[in-house]
Amino acid sequence: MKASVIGFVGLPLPFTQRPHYVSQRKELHSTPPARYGIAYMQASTAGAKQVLSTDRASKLPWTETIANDECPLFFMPFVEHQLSITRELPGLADLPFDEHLSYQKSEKPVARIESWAWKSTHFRKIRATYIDAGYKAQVFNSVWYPNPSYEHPLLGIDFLSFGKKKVLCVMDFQPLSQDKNYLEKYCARVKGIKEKYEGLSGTMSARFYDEAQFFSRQLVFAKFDNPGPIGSELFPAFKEYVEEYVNMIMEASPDESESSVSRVLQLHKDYDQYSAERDPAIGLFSTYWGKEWASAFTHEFLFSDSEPISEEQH
Ligand code: BLA
Repeated sequence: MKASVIGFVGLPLPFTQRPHYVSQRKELHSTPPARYGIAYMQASTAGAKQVLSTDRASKLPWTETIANDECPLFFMPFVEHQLSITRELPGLADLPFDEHLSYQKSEKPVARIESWAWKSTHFRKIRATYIDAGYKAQVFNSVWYPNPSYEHPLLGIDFLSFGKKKVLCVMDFQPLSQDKNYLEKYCARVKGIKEKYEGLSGTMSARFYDEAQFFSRQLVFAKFDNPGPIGSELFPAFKEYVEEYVNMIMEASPDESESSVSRVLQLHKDYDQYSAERDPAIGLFSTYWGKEWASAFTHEFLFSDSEPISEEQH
């Protein structure tokens, strides 16, 4: 029997649940002002075909791995849940990007990677990526960037499984400032959620990132030697974090002042640069799809406000 997503998590997917904010939300400013016309995605390669995430997302979920090892798609329920929330967002629209960045497959080793991106009235960019290389790698990675009239944290998600015994899960309301009041106001609110899930309160290493920049103390951080907790702990925690995050942004009062918007945009840019320079995934992308594609994917899709740094600066 082929492994099934639902069989693994053991829960019916929450398609029919309407997010709690839908009934609660206040009528907010309808469309973002024109000055948000920043580079949501890096300029596409001239003439490259652009794709729409909505079309491709309608073909989800993937139900079995592309590799020949029957590995369950551990994080596909997370993609589906996130999609069900995203689809309800007011003002949802595709963020078109180059086709070659949206999907790639490799034969040796067998792997595929697909990505999606949208914007909405409250979010300037919501991007998500799934990697399926069977047991070798299962990854769900996503970042939510609010419109720059909100100084709020970004929602960062990085869930990975390598081999049969290595699961790494990181999720955070990623703060744009380490100011005590900022952290208290925007990040501390998930403390109650995090405390419910004992297995998710590990500490990140200093191997790749600096925990004092763009991370908070409410970071969900977990390493497991088996996939069990993905369904029992991570999935419910993920649903609660996403709901809390979306509610926080939808209920916030935007600051449209030129000074605030440009300050926040600069911080998003700093986040993208910081992340692009530290992201350990670049090696993984290179292994499957080559160095050039890895660099384009990183700087044009994942962290599209980042600039590549030269080899010497590395
Ligand atoms: C670690 N993330 C990692 C590692 C890989 C990725 C390969 C190293 C795992 C290890 O060898 O221990 C993979 N990162 C990816 C992939 C993508 C990516 C596949 O961006 C893109 C598709 N990383 C993020 C985001 C957060 C994040 C948004 O991209 C924030 C929640 C966190 N990833 C994060 C942290 C670590 C990590 C903190 C280091 C874990 C440690 O301390 O060891």
